[in-house]
Amino acid sequence: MDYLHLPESIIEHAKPGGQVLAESKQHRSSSDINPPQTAIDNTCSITKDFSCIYSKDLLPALSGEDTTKSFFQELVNILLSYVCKSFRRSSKVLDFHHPHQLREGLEGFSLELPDQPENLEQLLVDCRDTLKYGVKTGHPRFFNQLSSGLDVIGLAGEWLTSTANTNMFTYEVSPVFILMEEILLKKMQEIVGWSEEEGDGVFCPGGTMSNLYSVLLARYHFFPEVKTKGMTALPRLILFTSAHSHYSVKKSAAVLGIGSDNVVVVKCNDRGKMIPAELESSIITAKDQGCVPFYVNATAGTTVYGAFDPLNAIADICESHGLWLHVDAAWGGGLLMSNLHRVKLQGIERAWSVTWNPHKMMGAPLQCSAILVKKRGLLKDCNQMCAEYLFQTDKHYDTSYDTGDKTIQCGRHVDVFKLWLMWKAKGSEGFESQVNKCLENAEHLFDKLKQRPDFELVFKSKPEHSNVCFWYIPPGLRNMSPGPERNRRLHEVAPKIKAKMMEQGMAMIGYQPLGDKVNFFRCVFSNPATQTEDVDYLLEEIASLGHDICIRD
Ligand code: ABU
Repeated sequence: MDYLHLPESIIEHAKPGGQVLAESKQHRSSSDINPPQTAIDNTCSITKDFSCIYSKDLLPALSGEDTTKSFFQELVNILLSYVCKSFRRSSKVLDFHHPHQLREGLEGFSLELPDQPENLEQLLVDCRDTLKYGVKTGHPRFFNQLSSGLDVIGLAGEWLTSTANTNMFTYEVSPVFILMEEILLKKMQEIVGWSEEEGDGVFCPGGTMSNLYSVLLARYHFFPEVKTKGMTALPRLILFTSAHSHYSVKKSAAVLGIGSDNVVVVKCNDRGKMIPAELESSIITAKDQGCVPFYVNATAGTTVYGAFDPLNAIADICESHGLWLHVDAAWGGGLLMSNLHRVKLQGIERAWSVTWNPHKMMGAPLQCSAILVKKRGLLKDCNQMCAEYLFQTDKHYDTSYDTGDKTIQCGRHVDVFKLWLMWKAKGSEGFESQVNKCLENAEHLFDKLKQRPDFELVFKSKPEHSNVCFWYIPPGLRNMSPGPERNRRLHEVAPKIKAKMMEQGMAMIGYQPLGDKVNFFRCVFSNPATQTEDVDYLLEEIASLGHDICIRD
């Protein structure tokens, strides 16, 4: 069952239960089988029949070592086949099925859980089918999400991480990973521009969690009594964020008991950047109403437009009103790696905290997100609960490396190794060229769109980040005058094209409405595998899918 070396048609049509796998063995002649390229013993994988082997036969079973090796060899073949296909333009980005179809079971792929153990052959087929019906986010034509790409070194790091299967809470169970986290955080703080004496942080599960930490820490900084007394001991707190910022700021206010109504949404200009004068007048209004402003979120790379708020102007306002400045650079943080583009984040060094997701622009596998905090010791003071069963103070090593009590979690996944390994493999310069390339792709798309009469840009200026926002205008709408009727029809275009695109499976791009703008496409580039030919393909694909769509009168 050497999937990597089997003809594609056999891999594609292999059925569960081993029938076709068995057939495929019959079809295979010795000339089909490439000689083993690695030290792994391929002979057992060729001769092994997994249909009568069960998980109980694997390690830690006595004499389970060889069977375990063979099983993993097969699994690696499936994974490698998937990795190679992910980069192949002739292969689909997705093989879409509706939820009810997947639930009903496709070609015998059953999601139901059995009472009796299934054999390893079935498990391997299930593994392959799980990938087959998923989405290849590493495909060069996947433009749907801010996180994309399949970094081979990052993937190796993730495999190693799962193999180590340990927990980031204490040095005693994660000595190497804890030090790697310290080194990565220090490097990222240096890049942000903080001094040697400043800086703390943790990796946590995603940008929303990083933003949640920022609000939690800001509140604790100004009102430490909240930790024991709760919100009843506090005045009515107000925080500020722009209309184009991520919804996680409101979510944080809701989760922390501040309330989403106490988040003031500050107006943006037509490019999606917060207007500093609007921020200042909102702060003054809140104070006049007897509320207590304490926190401002500025965004470096908004989710839809990719806009950068004017950080220095916002920092001036925060300083004059004594407010915590958080910069949500979940998406834009990657641009700090580029000497050409880091100017867009000028002023970030004045932030009290920063969210930065290497799983977005830097292409690290999900998840990899940091919250960086300027003031040392605050994370610990705010979150520490001193559980004696875990964070004993009389351990025989420096227990400041038991970083778990700085976090709001107990158990914490190791998110750092893959990034550390990628950094070793590319160097900072490698990340810089990766980021520059993504922004070049965005500029290429922007230039193409400007030239085409069948597309319209949402904003006319050159993109600051790799987000390019546009409408496809079907023939029937091209001569319509702007107004509610045209907008009503245009609103239907992007979802209809996307539905067709997903059914066909050759590319994937997102769409959304925003403010007074009806549904438009947002193309984002974070995948280093994407080339200008893929950008050109995307435009042709949208135009061909959209040319004949039916819009209701
Ligand atoms: N803020 C999470 C990323 C959203 C996106 O990929 O579109």
